Amino acid sequence: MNNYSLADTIVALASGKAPSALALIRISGKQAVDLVEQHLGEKPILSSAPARKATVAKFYTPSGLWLDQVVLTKYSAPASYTGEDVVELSCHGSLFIIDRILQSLLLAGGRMAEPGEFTLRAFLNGKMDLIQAEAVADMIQSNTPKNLGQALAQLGGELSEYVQRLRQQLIDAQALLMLELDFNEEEVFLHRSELAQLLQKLDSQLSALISSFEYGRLVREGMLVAIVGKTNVGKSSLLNRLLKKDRALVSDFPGTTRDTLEETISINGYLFRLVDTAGLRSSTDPVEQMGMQRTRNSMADADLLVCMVDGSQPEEEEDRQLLRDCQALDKPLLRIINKKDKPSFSPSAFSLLPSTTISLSCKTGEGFEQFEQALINQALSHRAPQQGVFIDKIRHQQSLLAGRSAIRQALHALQQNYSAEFLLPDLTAAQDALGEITGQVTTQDVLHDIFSRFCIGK
Ligand SMILES: Nc1nc2c(ncn2[C@@H]2O[C@H](COP(=O)(O)OP(=O)(O)OP(=O)(O)O)[C@@H](O)[C@H]2O)c(=O)[nH]1
Ligand SMILES: [Mg+2]
Repeated sequence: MNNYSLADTIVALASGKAPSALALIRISGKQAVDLVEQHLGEKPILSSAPARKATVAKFYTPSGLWLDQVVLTKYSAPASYTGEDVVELSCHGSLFIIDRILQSLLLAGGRMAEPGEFTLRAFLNGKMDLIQAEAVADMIQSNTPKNLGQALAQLGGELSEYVQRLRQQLIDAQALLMLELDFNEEEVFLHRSELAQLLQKLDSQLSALISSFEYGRLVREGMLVAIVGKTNVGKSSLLNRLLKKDRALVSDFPGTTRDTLEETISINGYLFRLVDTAGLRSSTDPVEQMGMQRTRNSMADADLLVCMVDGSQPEEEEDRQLLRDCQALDKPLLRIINKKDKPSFSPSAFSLLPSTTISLSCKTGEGFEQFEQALINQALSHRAPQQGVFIDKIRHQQSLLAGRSAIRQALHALQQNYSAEFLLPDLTAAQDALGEITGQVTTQDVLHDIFSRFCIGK
C-alpha cells in the first residue's frame, strides 16, 4: 500500500473527461470545509451552510481571481460516503477551471487522492465492507442490466450477510470449544456430533458458493466466444455483422486477419466478448504462425467456440481437423456454415453437429436471429445458483477454497477424536479465510490490490 496518511484531506476530480458541461470535485477529510471556504471570499459561506443542501458560491484563486460560480454540498462526518467531512464541488467542466480549482485546493493543504482512496476510507471507517467496496468498482464498470444488477446486489450486502452468517457459526462453535479448555475438558459444551453436522453443512454451503463463481464471472465479464475457422470462411464478417459496424478488416484475400481482435456486445442483456481470430491454415510465414498461435490460445481460453466453415466450398481436411480440435477441447461448440446466399452453398457436404449447426449468410444477415438465439441459449445454460447468492471474483473463490479446506481438516480431526485444542486452529483458519472476503481480516497487500484498480476520485 502506498505510504500516505489517512489524516490528510484528499482532493480529486470525480467526474469524467473534460471539457464537459459540469465537473465534480470531491474533497474528504478534517479540513474539507476549511480548504474550500478559503476560496469563497471574505464572509464564511460553507461553514455556516446546512449539511446536504446545495449552496451557490463564487470560487476565487489564492491570488483573488474570480474563477467560477460553483455549487457546493457538504456532508458532515460520519454521515458521508467516506465517513469523514466531505465537500462536493460542482463547477463548469473546462479543463482550465478544473485545474485551477484543484491547484488552489492543493496549495491550501489538500493532497491529490490515490486511486480508490475515497472508497478505501469508506471501508476503513466502517461505511462498507470489502465486498461492497469491490461492488462500487463493478458498478462503475457495468455495461449491461445484468452485471449492474449483480453489482447492486453485492453493494446492497446480500453476499456480505451470507458470508458473515457462515463465519458467525464458526465463531460460536469456537467459543464453546474454548470454554472446554477453560474447564480442562472435563465438561463438553459442544457435542462432537453436533459440531460434525455443522461443519458438514458449512462444507456444502461453501462448495455451492465456490461453484457459483462460473455463473457470476459470466454475468460480470461476459461469455468469451472464439470465432475460429480456416482463412476466408467469413469470421471477420461474422464479427462485423454482430457488432453492426465494420470493425474488422474483411477481404477475399486469405489471411486478412493476422491477430486476435476482441469486442464486447450485449444481446438481450447478456454480455459476450467476441474474439475474431486469424484463420488457420498451413503457413511458413512466421508472423502468420504467431497469429495462429494466438488463435489456439483463444480457443483454450474461450467459454464457447464458434467453429465456422464456408458452405459454398467443398469441405477440406483442414475443416475436419479444426472441428476435431474444437471437440477435443470439450467446450460448448456452435457450428456455423456461412455464405448461405451463394448458389454453390451445400451444407450437407459438411461434418455437422446435429443440435448446434446453423446455416447463415454474413452478407445478407439470413440466419442471424437463430445464431443470436443460440448465443443467448448458451448464456442461459449457466443457471443462477439455487441459494440466490453467488460470487464473481477469484479473490472470493480462493478464500472460500481455503475456508473449506480448513473445515475439512477440522472434520478429519473430529473423526480422529482429537481434543478441542487440536480442533481450534482449523476453525480459526476457516474463520480467517471467510473474514478475508468481507475484509474483517485483511492485509495491506490485499487492500492495495483491490483499491489500486479503482479510478481516481472514487
Ligand atoms: N457471398 C458471401 N461472401 C461472404 C460472406 N461472408 C464473408 N464473405 C466474403 O468472404 C471473404 C472473406 O471474408 P472474411 O470475413 O474476411 O473472412 P475471414 O474468415 O475473416 O478470413 P481471414 O481473416 O483471412 O481468416 C470476403 O470477401 C467476404 O466479403 C457471405 O455470407 N456471403
Ligand atoms: Mg478475418
